[in-house]
Amino acid sequence: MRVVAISDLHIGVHAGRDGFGHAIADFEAWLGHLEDQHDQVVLVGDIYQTDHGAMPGSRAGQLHAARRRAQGLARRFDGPGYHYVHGNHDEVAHSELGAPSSVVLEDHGMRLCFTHGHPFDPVADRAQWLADIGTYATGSLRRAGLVGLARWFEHRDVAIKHDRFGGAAGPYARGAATVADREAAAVVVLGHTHAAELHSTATAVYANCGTCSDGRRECVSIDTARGTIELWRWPMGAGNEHAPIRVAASLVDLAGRA
Ligand SMILES: [Mn+2]
Repeated sequence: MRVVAISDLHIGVHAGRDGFGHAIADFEAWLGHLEDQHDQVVLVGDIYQTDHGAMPGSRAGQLHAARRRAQGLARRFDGPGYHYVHGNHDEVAHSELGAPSSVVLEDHGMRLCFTHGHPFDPVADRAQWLADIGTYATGSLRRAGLVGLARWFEHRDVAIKHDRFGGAAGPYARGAATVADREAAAVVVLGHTHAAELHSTATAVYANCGTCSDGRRECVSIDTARGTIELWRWPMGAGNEHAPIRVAASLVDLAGRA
């Protein structure tokens, strides 16, 4: 079985003001390309931006408005072969669409667990108010049309956090290891950080999808028959037919599995 995971699209209500940064039709064509090469697609959270409205409490409304705006994509996401795990910015998809907080797929004796990973975020854990202010501030900038400035803050935030919290010994890798233990999973795939990475420990592989926001195209591609986990990235502006750059690859020991 071949499985591809993408996360952190941040599709908002207004084209050009949200973090997504793709033309819907182009992104659909790219997804079609991924679908051709995989049997299952897992959406690992923050697919929709439901918390950039002017008023709190309008998240369900924003979810549905974003889905109407990206109708073709939303229909695809609801279709067969897709699994949708919610994140922190689309948590309302749990009550509105029944999106769970994690999903486990199993094939060839290989258990794969997909979950967004925000519970392992040290900032959200210790200072949720700070994370909320950040979301409110960038949401306000985007509503005011200051998209470039919002993007600058967001990129800076991603880079600082990845320096502090990324890596094989960081809180996300440690969090993934606890999920691997709990779910008896050989592979744990997270999103949330917008920083694609791949690390192997003695017992499990931790992969992060990176992001498909801001016009970027990154994914985790898993082949259970071969035991391979790969990070793929398309160069900005490259056509969908362009071969992805294999940023990193890891192998799960097939012999060690039942
Ligand atoms: Mn997130």
